[in-house]
Amino acid sequence: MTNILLEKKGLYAVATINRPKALNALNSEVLQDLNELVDIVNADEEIRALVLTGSGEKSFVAGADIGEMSTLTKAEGEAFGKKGNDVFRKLETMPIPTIAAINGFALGGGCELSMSCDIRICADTAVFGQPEVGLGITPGFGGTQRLARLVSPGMAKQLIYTARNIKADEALRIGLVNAIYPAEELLAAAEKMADTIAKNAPIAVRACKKAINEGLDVTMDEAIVIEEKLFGSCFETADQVEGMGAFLEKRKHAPYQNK
Ligand code: DAK
Repeated sequence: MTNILLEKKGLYAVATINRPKALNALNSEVLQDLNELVDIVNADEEIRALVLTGSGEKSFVAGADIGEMSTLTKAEGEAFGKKGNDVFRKLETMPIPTIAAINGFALGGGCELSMSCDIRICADTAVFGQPEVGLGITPGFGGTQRLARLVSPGMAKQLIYTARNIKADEALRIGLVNAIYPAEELLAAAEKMADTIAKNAPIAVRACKKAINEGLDVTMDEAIVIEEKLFGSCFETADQVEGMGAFLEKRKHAPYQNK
């Protein structure tokens, strides 16, 4: 990967989008790297949680690359949108939890990228927005869909139609992010959360992610069946036996083995 730095830190990893000359904007190459990142992390059984952030102090991701998009034909625009959507969906559905540590601008494709992660926390300097209609296009990497589901349809429509940027405190108020940290403390907070998640029973954590994601797409009757099956799948795992055994024996459980 030329534009993403990946660092393994014990049971979790930190991926940093690193294209500082364009405020980490997403061109085809970065999208390709994101695709490769998901493949690498999915293939590594030691990684139990992933933090995604942007390099530098100014920007998480300042959107899709406007230079690259500016000359696209209709067919090329659709293909570019599909490329981004495929990668973002792959990120959204990867088995382990993902945390977006939003360290600055999260505009357009940057806001959309953060919404493809499970959890969003941000720096007090972060700025969010879907500025696309100001550029003559629609949000094309899932923004119309994920923002409406995450905040509310009315609030998503307001943000998208007005193309207005919002600051961290407003993002918190509308539920776009879970928490705000002083910029210099953001990454440590994201890593602490990743480490906490990674120390819980990984099979159960992955089952929770699958249950929540898949359950949200179906009726409640279907969703509880998904939950029942995933609940059942945790039994007879070494980690379930150890976790419950430790409780009953009034001792701390041994490190979970992902088995
Ligand atoms: N693309 C390419 N380059 C960008 C960029 C971007 N999105 N954002 C910033 N840069 C570049 C700037 O051009 C500049 O490059 P140089 O001039 O130094 O070569 C460098 O990064 C530093 O930026 P600034 O000099 O502008 O820095 P400032 O601090 O003054 O301003 C800013 C920061 C983030 C407010 C400003 O750069 C800005 O407004 N950037 C654009 C933000 C934006 O509008 N983002 C949304 C892009 S639209 C679709 C698929 C996808 C999408 C839509 C449809 N389908 C196919 C249907 C997604 C669309 C988007 O994401």
